[in-house]
Amino acid sequence: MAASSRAEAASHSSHDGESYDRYELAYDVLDGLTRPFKELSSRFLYDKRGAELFDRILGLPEYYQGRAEMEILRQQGTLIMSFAEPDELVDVGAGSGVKTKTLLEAAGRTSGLRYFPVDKSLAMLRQCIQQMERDLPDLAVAPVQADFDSFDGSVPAPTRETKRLVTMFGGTLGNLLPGSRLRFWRKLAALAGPRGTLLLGVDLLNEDPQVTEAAYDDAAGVTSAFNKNLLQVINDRLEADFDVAAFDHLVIFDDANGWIEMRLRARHRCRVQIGLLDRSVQFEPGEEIRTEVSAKYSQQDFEREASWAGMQVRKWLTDSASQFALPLLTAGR
Ligand code: AVI
Repeated sequence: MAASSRAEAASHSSHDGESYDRYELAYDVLDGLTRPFKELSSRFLYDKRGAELFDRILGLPEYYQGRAEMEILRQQGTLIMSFAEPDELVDVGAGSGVKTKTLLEAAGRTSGLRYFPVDKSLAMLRQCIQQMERDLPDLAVAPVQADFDSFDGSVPAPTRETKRLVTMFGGTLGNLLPGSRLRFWRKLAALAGPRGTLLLGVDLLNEDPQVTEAAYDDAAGVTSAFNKNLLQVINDRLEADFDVAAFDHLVIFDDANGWIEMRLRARHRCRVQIGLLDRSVQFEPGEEIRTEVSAKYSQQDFEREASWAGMQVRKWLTDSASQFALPLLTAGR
């Protein structure tokens, strides 16, 4: 559906960019805070302030992912486009489209290509359209307003003939827990279609876990502010009274699961009132809430997961420091 005709749909949310309403937030918060080990979904990290803080994270010296991915796109753009030979490009979680623009500029190819940027934020889609009109005027742009994991029905299904390249940059796949991840993989595979190619951003397991930990616990404290902002989102939207300063940002590398976790830890015992739910939640001193997982892959683990979703890695492209990968996949096991 075109961005302009989705404007109404966006009115469900109080902020552009949020694809949920406060009742959904309320019940998800209740789900998470009544578990024996408390948890909040990382999708609620991105209100307006959260999105601004995430933008700052992308520029931090410790957070290498975005820069590494851009390096691959610049170096391997031609190879990617000649491998996929797409007539359609679906960009899941497109943002401003800067990564796709880098890919297309590196490959020097836009004519005859139909570009579907998919993003939950109308403002981002507008920015993306403007940028493409200015810098890549030959590109036919058909924006789709949808969250990265709920594009079903919004993007036309591929036909048997369609040669489609589906991209998802930024390593967002790793923010899903394994069960949801596999279901999401299958959605991506269906979106690509039988003749399509997937290009996925993958953050790699680092020999030195401190490099990964530093990326989520930067010296300037931006990631800490990003994490704590989640409590502010709950205060603002659900009439809650979290004392944000009473929680510490915590980062833990879970070796067995191959992911990094962000958590928030209560400094002391407290009871938080959630007005909209008419409920309160007790925190013991030192009690933690898990707020995000971010999986870090070896090539072998990634290939195995892909095969469970019926996809096969055909090319494994990495940056020069081997910190990040952009594998090209097609159907097959
Ligand atoms: C969006 N996502 C891929 C980021 C990540 O690295 O998992 C979110 C993030 N969390 C803390 N810093 C960045």
